[in-house]
Amino acid sequence: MSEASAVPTVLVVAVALIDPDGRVLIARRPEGKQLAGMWEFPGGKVEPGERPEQALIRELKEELGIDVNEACLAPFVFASHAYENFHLLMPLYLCRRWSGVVTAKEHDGLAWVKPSKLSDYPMPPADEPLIAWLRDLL
Ligand code: 9L3
Ligand code: MG
Repeated sequence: MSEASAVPTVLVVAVALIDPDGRVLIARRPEGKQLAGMWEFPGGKVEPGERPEQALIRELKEELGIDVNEACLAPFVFASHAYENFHLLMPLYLCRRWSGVVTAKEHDGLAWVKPSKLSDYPMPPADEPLIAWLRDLL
């Protein structure tokens, strides 16, 4: 096995929820979690046997208390970041329709932010390159 493949690849799914004003939801990771204090696109790990979309629907319910229809999840771009002990691969989905009220169940802050202002918020290294894609899109 080569050095490059010696670390595991972890698949995490994330979403840019977009409101009618074109603002995007970011959420702050709480104390006690890895990357605490960083603002991220919500999401989490894909569990064994899940499709990425199923994982994202589950995470959105757990983290934000909202229900999303799979047909409303559009894959947009992949993030890729090499941490010291794992390689994070993270597709970012776009979603403009959900039901329920967005509530921070696992984060300690939520913000709806214009793409042009996203760079004001400290984000995990995997998420940061996604800002430019969203700026170009929205
Ligand atoms: N992560 C990075 N950016 C994100 C998300 C949702 C997750 N937008 C990273 C943080 C952790 C790993 O992926 O290293 C797993 O995330 P979680 O299960 O701790 O949310
Ligand atoms: Mg998460």
